[in-house]
Amino acid sequence: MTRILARARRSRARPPRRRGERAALFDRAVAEFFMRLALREAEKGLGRTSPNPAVGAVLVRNGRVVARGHHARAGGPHAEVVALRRAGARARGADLYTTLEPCDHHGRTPPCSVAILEAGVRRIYVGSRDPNPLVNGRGLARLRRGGVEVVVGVLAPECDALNAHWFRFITARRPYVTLKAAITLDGKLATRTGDSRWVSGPEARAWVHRLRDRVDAVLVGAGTARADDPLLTARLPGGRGRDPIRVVLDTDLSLPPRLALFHPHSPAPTLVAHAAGRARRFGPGVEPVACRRGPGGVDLGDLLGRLAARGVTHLLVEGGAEVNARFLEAGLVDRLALFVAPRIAGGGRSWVAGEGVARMADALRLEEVTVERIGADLLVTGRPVRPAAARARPRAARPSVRAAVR
Ligand code: AOF
Ligand code: ZN
Repeated sequence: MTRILARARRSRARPPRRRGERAALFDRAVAEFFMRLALREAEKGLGRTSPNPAVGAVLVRNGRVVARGHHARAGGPHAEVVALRRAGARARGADLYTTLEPCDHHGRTPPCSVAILEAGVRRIYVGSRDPNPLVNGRGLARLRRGGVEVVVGVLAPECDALNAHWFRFITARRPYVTLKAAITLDGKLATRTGDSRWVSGPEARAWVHRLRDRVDAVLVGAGTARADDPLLTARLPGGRGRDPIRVVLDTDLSLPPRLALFHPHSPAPTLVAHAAGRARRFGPGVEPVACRRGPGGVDLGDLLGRLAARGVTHLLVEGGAEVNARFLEAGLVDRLALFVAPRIAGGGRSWVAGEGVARMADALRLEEVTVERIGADLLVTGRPVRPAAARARPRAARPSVRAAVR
């Protein structure tokens, strides 16, 4: 009771919000509400638009949604144009919400900025800026010049996160890399006999299939291909999944032809990344990719460049221990997704091979850590940071646990 009274007294002590301030808060809540709808539109394109980003757009007039649209595939109309076409004359005087800055270039389609001006849109709310050198502020500038009111940065963190992979791709010309592993509490991928079916539970495995459906490619090493003989397809309930390109690292082209990966039964091809210096013929749907040889096998930087050239914007690395170590050591992992199952294998193999560091101060750390419960397992995600890089940025020294374990 006393606590309630104290709170009431405190709130009385606070000056009441001015009218303008209240109106601004209201406008912001409204803008975020409609941007969330645009984000939901954009999500429909994830895994289907490469080498383009996933974009969603919503047109609103008098507080009502008049049309929605998303970018469905590269070469097809952009999200804004889809929404404008659906709205027709109702676009005049409307507000447009778009998760990404409208483009301003003649690519595979004409510039969205011009289409927006011609449709007579009154105001535009934008989530992320488009870092593509062809756009990069030009879309916003043309709209402002044309008399459209422009509000940038609505739900920017959410819009940026949706296309984190594409931002990496368009600025670094390499795919964003997510490394996923399922491990026991003692950090093992398998028991001492190599048995690994299953470490994590059905909910975690379903989560991985949903992730495969949204990435452009999935990669495994030769050891994993041999031991597990995986399919690496996206199997979602009702057969809704879209298969990623499968990539297998086979430096010396030594994998046996009987593997499931070489008989894909899938619309997406299997790529065999090698540095064998010779050719080998594969069946339909399987394609060798000759890469430079690096110290531990196929040069990963070279391979990522080749995948980017094929439009791979997001690559999922699914092990095993050698491949995990190589990607982590090369500093090529943008996001780690680690399922930790409540089991203890004893013995067995760690999920990161190699000798390891001597001093704990030299251990790889995670930043932007999140923890979530998926079924009986924990999902830990984060951005791996090498200690030297971490020392250069002392402000971000402590990982923040965004989602506590529920
Ligand atoms: C938008 N809305 O829905 C998308 C945008 O080759 P194009 O013509 O399809 O252009 C691709 C570029 O356009 C892409 O790299 C990105 O900068 C932007 N994508 N822009 O306004 C969209 N998909
Ligand atoms: Zn566009």
